[in-house]
Amino acid sequence: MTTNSKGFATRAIHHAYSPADNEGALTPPLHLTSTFSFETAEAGGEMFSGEAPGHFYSRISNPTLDILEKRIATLEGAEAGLALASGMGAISATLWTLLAPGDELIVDKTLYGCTFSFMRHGLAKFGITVSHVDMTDPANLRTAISARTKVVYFETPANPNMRLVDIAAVSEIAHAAGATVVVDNTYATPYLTRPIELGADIVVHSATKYLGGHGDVVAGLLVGTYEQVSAIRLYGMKDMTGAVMAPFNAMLVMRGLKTLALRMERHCASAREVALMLEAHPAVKSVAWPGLESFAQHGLAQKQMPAFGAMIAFELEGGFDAGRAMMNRLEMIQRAVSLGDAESLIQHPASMTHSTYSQQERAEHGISEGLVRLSVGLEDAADILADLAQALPEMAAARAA
Ligand code: 3LM
Repeated sequence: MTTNSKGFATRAIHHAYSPADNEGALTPPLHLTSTFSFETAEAGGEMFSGEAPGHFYSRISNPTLDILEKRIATLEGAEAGLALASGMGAISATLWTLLAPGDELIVDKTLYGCTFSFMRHGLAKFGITVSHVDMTDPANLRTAISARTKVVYFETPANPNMRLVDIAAVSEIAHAAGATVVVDNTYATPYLTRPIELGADIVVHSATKYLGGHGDVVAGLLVGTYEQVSAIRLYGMKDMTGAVMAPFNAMLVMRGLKTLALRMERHCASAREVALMLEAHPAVKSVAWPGLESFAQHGLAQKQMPAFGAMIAFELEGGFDAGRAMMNRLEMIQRAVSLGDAESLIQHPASMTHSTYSQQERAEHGISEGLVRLSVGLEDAADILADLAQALPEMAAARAA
């Protein structure tokens, strides 16, 4: 079923699949096949040359992945989608396709740790110049960009410190210089932000997070124009990385997508309660959540996001030691990396997700050593609040007395 005129949740559930075409099966069949047989040798040759459509090998395309690819494309408002083995697979396949030695890649100051590492220690090794620019002020990009700049890349909100980037403003500056804009939309999801509609060219995702939503799959997705996605499929994915998604993982991500709208509503509502509680707590030095009036870019958040997500970065008065002690006192909230799961997860970026930066690099890139990152889950908000309250220093001191 093509559902382009339907609402977000409807498309997440029904788009690009019809039970009537599949013996009535409500759930799309799982095509566990590595290869596909050709009716004739000539037909196979035509598929390989691109003259005829069709699947011929599952490192290139597969009917189960095809449905997921169409679903993420419609949810992001893009022409085409591609499913990959992981978020890092999506990011690396995209950048290997778009960049060549001698090109410049301009990226925001703050990035997920492995993305930073891939750029600094991977792309840079192959003759690509990686320049970090503080894109929270788009004017900085205008100053830095040049004819050598082929790609402008950023996350919004950024992992882990929640900095936002004005997608429309940055896209306009990048396009005027002829650069392609790639946005990592993992934190916001298409339910809260659709970068393509704001002018970006390609959107990448760690579908391991909110899109999968249940902590049971590592997966990546990307969207763009037919031409861009085809180039990434046939070069970045097929030849450069081989980072193809397994059909079973596509089923898990499609199952997650069916409840994305519902889950995001609950995630966002609970995160508001948690952010307000943390902000009011005497042991908490600072809280970054885009929905707070105290958030430095709250105005941009209101312009760009209908609700503010469920990732919160905060710091305790006692810095890292106090943060670690608090994390160790938690009883329900799980100490784990990753995010966007039903379970609330907490971690310490400087020693975990962002330990790929040196201490000096973290200082230069705005990642504080004491920062604690919380992914607010789908448990009852009262239970999340209670667990935090008993673990925060003041309460712990009172309990010990
Ligand atoms: C994490 N992040 O805990 P995969 N883009 C963003 C991400 O947050 C991530 C990726 C891409 C975390 C993973 S850290 C060892 C665990 C904004 C992943 C990469 O390849 O699917 O993990 O996505 O912040």
